[in-house]
Amino acid sequence: MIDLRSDTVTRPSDGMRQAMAGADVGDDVFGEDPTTNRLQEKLADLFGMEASLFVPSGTMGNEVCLKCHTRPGDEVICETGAHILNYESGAAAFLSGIQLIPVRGEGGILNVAQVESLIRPIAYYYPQTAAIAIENTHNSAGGTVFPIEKIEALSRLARDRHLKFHIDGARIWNASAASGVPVARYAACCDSISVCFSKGLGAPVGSAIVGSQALITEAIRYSKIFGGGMRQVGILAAAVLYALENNLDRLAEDHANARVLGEGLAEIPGVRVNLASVQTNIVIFDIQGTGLAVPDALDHLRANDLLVVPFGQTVLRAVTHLDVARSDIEAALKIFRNVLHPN
Ligand code: TLP
Repeated sequence: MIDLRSDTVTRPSDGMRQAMAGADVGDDVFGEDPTTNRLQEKLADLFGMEASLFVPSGTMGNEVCLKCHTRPGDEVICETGAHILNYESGAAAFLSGIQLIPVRGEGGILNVAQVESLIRPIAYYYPQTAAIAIENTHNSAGGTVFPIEKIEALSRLARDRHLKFHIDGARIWNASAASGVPVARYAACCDSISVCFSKGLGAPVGSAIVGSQALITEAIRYSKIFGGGMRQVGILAAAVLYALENNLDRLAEDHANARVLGEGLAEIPGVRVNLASVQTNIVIFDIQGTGLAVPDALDHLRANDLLVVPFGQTVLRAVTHLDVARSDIEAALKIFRNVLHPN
């Protein structure tokens, strides 16, 4: 089976499992897990921020940050396709009592003037704009990289208007690998960044929030309230330390594989791919012109041992990751050709 549903599907390698088995552990709710503490210090260093907190998931990382930055009734401006708006089960409203105000970006990239126009004037009857949130890379836009100059401009706007600035950096590693911009430069723009290890980096579980000491002190409290207090979690932190050591430098391979996949798909009659958006490890493609309905296409692909996910009425998504080699991509393209253009 070639599994291109997400980069979350990777399984820990033997080396990673050994690192996990040998991890020093303690009770992290008491702050006594040495491996988790080592990871948190390493992340703070890597991002050039004061502190970090290991959390179970990207969703929890985002939602704890939103909780820290807002009060019930506040608004947060984000992009129309943002993960926090579409794929976190309404958690921002559920957990923080806030409204997310979507604005359509181009390829997921927000325009500063547009964002500025949505900041509420101060009046008791208006909701208060509390924060701006961006996503880098932008998942539903096809893994696009948010250009650093535009992030810096949004960051200046946020500071000038006394708003918090959050980056959903679930795939910040891919953004950095593609752009050459160090993760610390992204972090320098924001008040909080959430990052994931269970996607491109291949760890089985885990995300982190990085920010100031004050933010992390508050985040520890909210993550406990949200049920994210973990005990001998060094077993997972060890997998992350292993991933940072071994799986970070190979992301360019995933990007090259996605490029080959995107270009191959674009050649299949009836398939449309916006190749300009294939900048990292995600390929989103429209199969309307093939005449095949998405559920049927998924069934036929599965019957041929290929998995992708539906990403809209006529749209599919494929994601490359460390468990798929170039030969798998070639094999996947053959299957796509057979299923999507059988004649
Ligand atoms: N994304 C998953 C699905 O939820 C869509 C995927 O397969 O891509 N931010 C971004 C940008 C994400 O893509 C994801 C996961 C998250 C946050 C949430 O991470 P988890 O799944 O760890 O809560």
